Amino acid sequence: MMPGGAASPLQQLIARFGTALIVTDPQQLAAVSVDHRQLYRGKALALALPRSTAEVSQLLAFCNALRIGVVPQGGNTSYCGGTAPDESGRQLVLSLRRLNAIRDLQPLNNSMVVEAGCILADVQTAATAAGRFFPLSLGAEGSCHIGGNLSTNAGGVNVVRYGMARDLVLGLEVVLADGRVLSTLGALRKDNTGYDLRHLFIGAEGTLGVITAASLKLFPAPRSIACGFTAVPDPAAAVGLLAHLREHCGDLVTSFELIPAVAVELVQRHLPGSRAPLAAGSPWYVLCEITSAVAAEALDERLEEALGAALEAGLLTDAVIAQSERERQEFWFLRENIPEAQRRDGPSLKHDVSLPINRLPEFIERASDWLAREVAEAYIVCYGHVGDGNLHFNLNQSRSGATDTADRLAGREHEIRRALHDLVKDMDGSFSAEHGIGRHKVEELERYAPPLELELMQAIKRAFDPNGIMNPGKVLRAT
Ligand code: FAD
Ligand code: 2HG
Ligand code: ZN
Repeated sequence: MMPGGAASPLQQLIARFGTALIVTDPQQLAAVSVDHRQLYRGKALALALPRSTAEVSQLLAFCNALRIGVVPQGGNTSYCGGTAPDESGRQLVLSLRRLNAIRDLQPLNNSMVVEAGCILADVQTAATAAGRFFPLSLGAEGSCHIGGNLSTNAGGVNVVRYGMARDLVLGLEVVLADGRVLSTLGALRKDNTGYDLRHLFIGAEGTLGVITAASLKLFPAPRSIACGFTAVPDPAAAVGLLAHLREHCGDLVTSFELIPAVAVELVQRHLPGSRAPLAAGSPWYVLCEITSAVAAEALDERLEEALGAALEAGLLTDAVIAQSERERQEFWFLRENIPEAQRRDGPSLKHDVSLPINRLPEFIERASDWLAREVAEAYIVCYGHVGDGNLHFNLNQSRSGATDTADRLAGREHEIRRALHDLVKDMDGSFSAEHGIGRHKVEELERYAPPLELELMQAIKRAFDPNGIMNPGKVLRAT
């Protein structure tokens, strides 16, 4: 009871929804009160585990009336602290994990309707089982949810060919802050009937409503794949190789990932069983893949020809094409495990930036020069989706043996971030390419977003969530 005998918000929640829906077990609350990178450790009022859109709707209507902040949570794999409740103990974490049904799949319409709590890998598997392809693919696909992917507008490794999460959506079902359900779950490819509201919720990181289901686009399954691992002398050659590959293979180019030697070493050091595909060392590598829906298309020959011409043009120094699915998986294992290897190597700072593709080499050079001059306590692990102009310009704590290096690096996070993001801004880039804003980059958004954009975002927030209950303090500062 609250002072004066009134029931507390938690007591009222339990009285209304019961303990099957409202969990208060301290261990479970601790697990959902911290984000994946452990940047923020909050204190949840409780954990809500709704089983249906109707229950999400009732929960939000109730929380809105009581002004209880709601923090939606999918797989909790995102990088900017968007999933952690604040430290007040007054915010409810709402997990979508029980909304995990595949409601419909229509091969002839190339579409499927899935609930928000479906794990991304399960969505891919269901599409494959129906002879179709859902292209969103990222290292966390075994645990992230499609609702989380849409709420962060995730990118991943197939963006070159298929676009970001946003580009894969035909419609959404969303519960608004006041509990009303907005459904645009149709499966239409053409529908020009006024403002396209679904796009407001995609990338909104749970600040405008809770996505409960989505209608997704499917594609023909790739039946021929060629995967190459190439050594390139520098990032400029990688960018040249991308243009060259697109000239030779056109839209078949599906993935194009830049990997530095230091990342290959990290994965080999921390993940036993990984193998470097090329014997001789190189400062940089590119993992590229071309795919086609046509079975038995001679893609290996096509890629070999393209890479041969690139070798002659000086764009690469060595290359190997995967000779089996196992070998292809080995190439990808190296790439997908860079974040995990970085994590095992110690504390790191992450910068998820994008630039016009032609300016990537200049950015890498200028940023690296600045760091070499100014930041002795870190080494650079710069890799990523060069095909999309997106670099993960990350720093790991140097292995100097000094015990205070980690603290010193963390202590300089703000200064380093400022220098790198100012440079990105100077070069017409973005300080958040695919990971979003969460709580971690609110200040960056305030600094770099044009004032009019920020003003319009605040107006949209007020229109959809006048009481400010939806993921307060994420993306925009809580008012
Ligand atoms: P969560 O972390 O649970 O939530 C993300 C945000 O969305 C939070 O603000 C949350 O409040 C909100 N939210 C979650 N579900 C809903 C919902 N149903 N309705 C409304 N709001 C909701 N990201 C990329 O873009 N590309 C990559 O290549 C990539 N690779 C990764 C590799 C690894 C190893 C890891 C650990 C992460 C990677 N990520 C990548 C980041 C992360 O996986 C993505 O951001 C992913 O989309 C998050 O999904 P999630 O279900 O874990 O969302
Ligand atoms: C990836 O591309 C992810 O592997 C994670 O987006 C990037 O850890 C990172 O910085
Ligand atoms: Zn990425």
